[in-house]
Amino acid sequence: MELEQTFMNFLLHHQERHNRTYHFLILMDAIISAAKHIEHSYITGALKGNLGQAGKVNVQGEDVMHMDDIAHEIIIHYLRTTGRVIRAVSEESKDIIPLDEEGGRYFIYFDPLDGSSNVAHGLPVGFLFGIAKRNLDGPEDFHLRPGKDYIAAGMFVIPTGTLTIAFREAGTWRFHIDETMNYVKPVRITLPDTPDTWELSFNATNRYTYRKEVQEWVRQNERRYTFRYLGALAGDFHRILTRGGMFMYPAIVNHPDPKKLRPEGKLRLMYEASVVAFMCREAGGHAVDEHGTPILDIEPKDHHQRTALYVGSKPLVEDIANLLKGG
Ligand code: AFP
Repeated sequence: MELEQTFMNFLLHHQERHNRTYHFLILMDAIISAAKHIEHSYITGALKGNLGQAGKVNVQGEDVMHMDDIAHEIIIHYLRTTGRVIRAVSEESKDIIPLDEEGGRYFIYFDPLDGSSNVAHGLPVGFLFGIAKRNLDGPEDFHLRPGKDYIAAGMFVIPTGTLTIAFREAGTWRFHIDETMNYVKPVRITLPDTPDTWELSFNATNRYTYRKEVQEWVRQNERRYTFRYLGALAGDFHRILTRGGMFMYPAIVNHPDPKKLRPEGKLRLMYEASVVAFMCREAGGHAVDEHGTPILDIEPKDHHQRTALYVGSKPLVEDIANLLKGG
């Protein structure tokens, strides 16, 4: 019988090796509990056939709620129990959620259920999170942190049962859920150097809405690589981490319907782009926005700020970044 190391055991040793406190363990335990709970709701919702067209699930036979709201509530519940979170930023809440302003130690930014168009089909969605730490030495406790200030960032792919997490200057690691609902078997992820496995991932229906230089880059490069697109960042980025290549969601600047224009990009900086950019950096990759600026350097002005995103293998991202800077 082969038994594997659990995530919690891995993390305990990690904290010990780096002389860190146990506070982060308490936070991660809550995040893991929340993810398992979401996973369970997602699977049982699909089993009962009540995820439905609108992505709604019937909770305890009473309230009908969107799966996104259920996931949000589950996460906030578990975060609250830690007593370690100052404030939370969630895709599902317009306002910042104050949790433990006095005793808290961390800021957390999360998308509880990313890729909601997959819900009605029971296909993969993500729970993405980034974590920053209170400035224990200084006076400011500002929650709007750039990705380079995160101490960890990760994502669960649901209901597939994987957790990928990166720790600052300590690599990107992947775990799989086992039959006892433990995340186990740490595997360090490094983006492959050689282009043979590289993939490109973008919403192909949008390609003629990109600015001209990006359209031209796509035309010249698309045949060199395999194309894959799931429509849930966590799933698409999961593949890029293993296979290399690039996921991109460029700015939409040429749409006939003005309501569909997205000159700033579509994805959210704090709980989508910075999260995957952080994981990518720790796996040896890079990420930039529409101006070629590193995603991790962008200082957010608003907690729901949007950005364009190009993330993946360094040579590819640097190539397109040069072109973007020139534009
Ligand atoms: P939703 O959670 O609103 O469905 O958005 C998912 C997402 O933010 C990200 O996970 C995908 O990569 C991207 O949007 C997909 O967008 P398109 O449907 O425009 O391709």
